[in-house]
Amino acid sequence: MLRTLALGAALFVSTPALACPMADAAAFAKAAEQVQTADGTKVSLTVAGMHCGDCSTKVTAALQGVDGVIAVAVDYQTGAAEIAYDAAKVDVAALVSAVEGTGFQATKKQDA
Ligand SMILES: [Cu+2]
Repeated sequence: MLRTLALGAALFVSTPALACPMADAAAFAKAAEQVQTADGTKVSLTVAGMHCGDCSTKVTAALQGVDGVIAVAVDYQTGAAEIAYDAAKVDVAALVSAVEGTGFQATKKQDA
């Protein structure tokens, strides 16, 4: 009985992230704007394999945990990760390995 309740609660908690892509896109647009207006060097990464808001939250948290990272925006739908960082403290390779530490593959997006 308790076990069933716990499982039900876990499903209830994890569902909104999967069911709400619109809110996620809006959050990304807002975060991407903060990256654009932030000081520092900007880089765009492509992150492969993200499929829901939990994935982008995980990648965002990993990048924000890197010393020298100023602002982060991650969109699981397009795989885009926009980052503003202090080039004196951190480089792109360190950002890529921070993402890969979460289990996703990251590559630097080629400049258009
Ligand atoms: Cu996910």
